This record gives sequence, structure tokens and C-alpha cells, in this order.
Amino acid sequence: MTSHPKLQQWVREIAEMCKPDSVYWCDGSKEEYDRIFKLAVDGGYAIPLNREKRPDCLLFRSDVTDVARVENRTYIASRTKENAGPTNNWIDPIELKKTMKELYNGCMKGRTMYVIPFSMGPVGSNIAKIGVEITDSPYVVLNMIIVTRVGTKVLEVLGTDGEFIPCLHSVGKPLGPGESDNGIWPCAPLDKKYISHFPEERTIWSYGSGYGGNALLGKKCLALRIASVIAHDEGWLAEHMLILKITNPQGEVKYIAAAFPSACGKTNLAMLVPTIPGWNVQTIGDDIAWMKFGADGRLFAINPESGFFGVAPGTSADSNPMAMESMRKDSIFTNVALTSDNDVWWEGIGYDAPGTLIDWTGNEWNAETAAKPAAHPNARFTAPASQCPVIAPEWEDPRGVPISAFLFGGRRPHTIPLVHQSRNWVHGVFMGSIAGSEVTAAALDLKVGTVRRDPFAMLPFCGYHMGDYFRHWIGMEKKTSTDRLPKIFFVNWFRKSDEGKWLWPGYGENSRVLKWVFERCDGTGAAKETAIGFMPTVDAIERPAGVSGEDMTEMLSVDKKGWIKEIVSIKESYARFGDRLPRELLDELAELESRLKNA
Ligand code: TSX
Ligand code: MN
Repeated sequence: MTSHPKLQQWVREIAEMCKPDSVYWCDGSKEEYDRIFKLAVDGGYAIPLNREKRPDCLLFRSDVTDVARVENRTYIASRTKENAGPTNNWIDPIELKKTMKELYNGCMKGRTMYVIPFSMGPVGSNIAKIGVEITDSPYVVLNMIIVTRVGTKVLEVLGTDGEFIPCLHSVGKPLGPGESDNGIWPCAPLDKKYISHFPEERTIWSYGSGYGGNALLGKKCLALRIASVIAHDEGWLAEHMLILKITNPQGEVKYIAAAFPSACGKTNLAMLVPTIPGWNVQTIGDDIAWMKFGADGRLFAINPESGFFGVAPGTSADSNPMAMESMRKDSIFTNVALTSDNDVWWEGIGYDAPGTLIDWTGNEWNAETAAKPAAHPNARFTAPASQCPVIAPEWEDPRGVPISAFLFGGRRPHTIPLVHQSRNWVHGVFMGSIAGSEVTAAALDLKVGTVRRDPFAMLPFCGYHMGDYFRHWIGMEKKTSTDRLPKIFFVNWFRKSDEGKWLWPGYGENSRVLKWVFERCDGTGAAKETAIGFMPTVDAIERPAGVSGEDMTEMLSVDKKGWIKEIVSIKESYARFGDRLPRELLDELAELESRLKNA
């Protein structure tokens, strides 16, 4: 327990409102994890996996309607609608609290209320923040223990008056006397789900969903939506970025942070196995970076998380052997398929389904007769970062690691080159602001072939107006000297030929691009100045086997016609930010246009 009066008071108030059968404070011990693990199994919520193949692993299956983040039920309840910005859902905070208090009233009847003190970032780091999540879901407790630092040590840092971010979560399904969940992951119907953020109060209220992004409140809700607001106010950065460490054959090290929209392989890049001899890549984090300038003017980054919550389908020994190894034991699987010997399987795991499976909905599944995938496309693995074979030894350094370069990117089959470097800081912010992926047939909401913009990969995760967010990024330049500022690059692993064939092999071969980025940070690395920024000369990046000279030239040249179309599309995407879009970005766009026309 705690001797923090404000925390005690808050927990008491929530218990009075939610009326759980009991209140339990998490201490973060191994014994506790094992006990809740067993409780999840005995209650029929989770299946323990094969002791030899997947020691100490669990499979959870969600309600079929509770499989992903719910953006249309995610709210930024700032005092004014204008401050939430045009890309967030807004409800008046007073009205929203009234609605949610009615839902929370008695919502934990028949259940245990867990109090989870957690630290985002190494406990005690000056970049870290403490949160306390209250939840009625054992699934949430087990996952939070893996992806954040949980327990008594956090309460010790909190002391009697330390600051914490209150995070309230309920699955929204009280149990009547004698009632049980019958092994079904409980949740509330969509119109009762609320994933709410109160940015001025720095509070999170989540109701009705048990799914990771909606329920593991330390991650997207705290570490991105609330932290982005705090970072804006305090002058630092809370970003949707992986952090990797790259070492050259001489043993020199650089740290790179990178933001990509979903389905671009962020986790794969964070754990990349280089194909070029003598180069080494290690992982600091795969999803979130918190960054502050140090006394020496360099920008230091921590990974606020302690585990990975990754998409399983498509993860294989080929695409990401390090992720596969990370989840060999002590991991949680959600909505994957189950084999007859109690191992996991998913589409793209790298081998055929071994016979008949139980699919993610609990039904028998056969490769020959199946109409639907065996694993849900958004099925997840939750694995401790410490189990990643290439986790960098300094990944928990409370001081963080100094960032030399930012990468932005997206899935862009046309126009955008393999890599280009910004002309300067503001041009780099411009690059981040135009990030996005081309819409594929899988997304039904937009026209196939158009670009869905996801500036800085932050559109669903920024807790305030994106125009103000861009301004904040522009302002970072003034906080240090030019030589200490990270350099900014745009990469594109997804170029296709006119015949629709991939031009770049990607994966481990991306190390060739990282090498050029590394060299550019040192002021070496051959480059030519073009209308869109600095680009590698054709021989600055050694060609991987199977890539022709013509293909390489195509990926490393400026497609003038394509870029002029791109400018039209950027103007459209900028329009929604209205008068809060920084002037500087419109100037960058105009200058790009004029450079292209003069080229
Ligand atoms: O993660 C990916 N990366 C980054 C890796 C460090 N993916 C998977 C994206 C979905 C999560 C990629 N897919 C990458 C990539 O660099 N590139 C591609 C596209 C691609 C796919 C298959 C091939 C080549 C490119 N295969 C052959 O050429 C044989
Ligand atoms: Mn993410």
C-alpha cells in the first residue's frame, strides 16, 4: 500500500463509485504475476500454452467485437473543442464526466479492483512519469506488468506527495450475484465504450473495452496522448517512434528514432538484423520515445515501455527473428490461433498450419476449408523487452540515449525515393508533417491509390491540436545548437515498379540505408543536393543482390511529375489544420514547389 494521501483518496473515491467486491494493490512481484496468471486460467479466460514450446505463456481470446482501438470512441476532452483540434473527437469534459460517472457507478460489482502503480520509463529517471491504473481486468494487470514497470518500487519513488497520472479502466460489465463471464472476455457495447482523455487534468478514463490500446492505459493513452500535452507544455517530445542503436565496424555508435504509420514494420526495423558485414543494430524501443535535451545540448531519448505489444500476423523467423525469440516464453498472446499441441499459430508465421487449429474465435479451423484467417489480423503478442536477444545493454539507462537522427516514412509505392535528407530543421518538420501511406484495398474508407496522411505517425495519438504540435516541433530547433540537433531523413522501403514489383528488398537490407544515415550524421556519406533535399549519389549506397542499376537509379532520383502531384495532395491534407498550421510549413511547401519547377 501507500502513504500518499492523494493516491489513497483517489482509490477510495473510485472504489466508492465502482463498488468492486474487493480492492487489490499490485506489488509487481513474480509471485503476484503467477497468482493472477493462475486466476485467469482457472476462471477460463486464458489458456496456458505448451510447457515445453511456450513456457509460462498464455493465450487470451477477446470478445469478437473488442479487437482493436476504437478511434470513433476515443475522446480528447479538453476545455475547448478548438484545443483538441480538428483530428480528435471532442466532448465537453463536464458532460463527458457526467455520462461516464453513470456508467462507472457499480460497474465493478462482482469483480476485484486492481490498483497498478506503474512507471513509464526506468524507475526514477528524470524523463520517466508515474501513473496509477485502476482496472477490473486481470488481462490488463498481466499485460501492464510486462509493458510497464509495476509495483512497490514505483510507490517508493512516489513517496507521500509525488505526482502521478490517474488512469481509470473498467471493462464495463458488472457481475450479478452468482453470475460469471463464462470464460468470455467481458466488454460493453460500442456505444457505451469511451476512451477519454482529460488533458488539462492529466487524467484518463477508459470504459467498456478490454483491448490493449484502449485498456493498457500507460501506452497510447498516457505515453502518447497525455504525455504529448505535457511535453508541449514543458518543452520536450513524446513521440510514436522506435529507437535503435547502430554500431559501425569501427565500434562507433549512433541512436536513431523513427516514426512510421501503422503496417510499415516499425517493430521489424527496431530489431533489424543487418546484411552488411561489421554493422550491428540493437533495440532500445519499438513504439514510443520520450526525449529531452540534456545539459550538453544533445537530445536524450528513453523508451517509456518495458515490453512489446506487437502485431503477430506477419511476424516470422524471416521477417523478425528477434521478436520471435522475445516471445518464446513469459509472453501473452491475444487472438492468435491455437495448435493441437497448445502452441500458437498465425498467418505469416513462416510455416503452414500444423493440422487443424482452433481459430481466434474458438472454432475449429482447417487451412483447406477456411474462409477466414485463423488469427485475427490485429492479434498481438506481449513480450518482455529484456527477452529480446538484441536489446541494447543501455536500454534502461535512466539518462536515455542521445539521438543523432530522426527517420520518417510510409508505404509509398510511387514518387518518394528510398531515402532523402532534409535541407534543415524546419524542412525536416515539413517531412514529418507529410508522412503517410498509400491506401490499399484493405482500407475501405478512402480511394485506393490515394495517400492517407499520418503526420509524424501521431494523428491518432496527439492529445491536442496538430497545428500546435507542428509549431512545437519547429520550436525545438531553438533549444540547442545546430550541430547538436538530430538530422532528419525520409525513408521509403515500399517503392514498386510500374509492373507492381517491389524495387527494394527491405528488411535486413535496410541497413544499407541506415549506414548512409549514419555517415551523413558524421558529415561523410556522398550526397547531391536536389529540389526535395539531399539524396545519396547512385554509388553512396551499395546495391543489394537482385537490385539492378536502373532500379537503384529510379529509387534515388527525383520524380518531378510525381512530386508536383504530391504538392497538390499535401495542400489538401494541410487544409484541415486551418489557421493553426504554422506559416513555416506553408513556406516550405511553396519553396519546394518553386525548386521543383526550376529543376
Ligand atoms: O517491416 C518491413 N520492412 C522493414 C523491415 C526492417 N516490411 C513488412 C511491412 C509490414 C509490417 C516490409 N515489407 C519491408 C521492410 O523493409 N519491405 C516490404 C516490402 C517487401 C516485401 C517482400 C519482399 C520485398 C519487399 N520480398 C522479396 O523481394 C522477395
Ligand atoms: Mn504504435
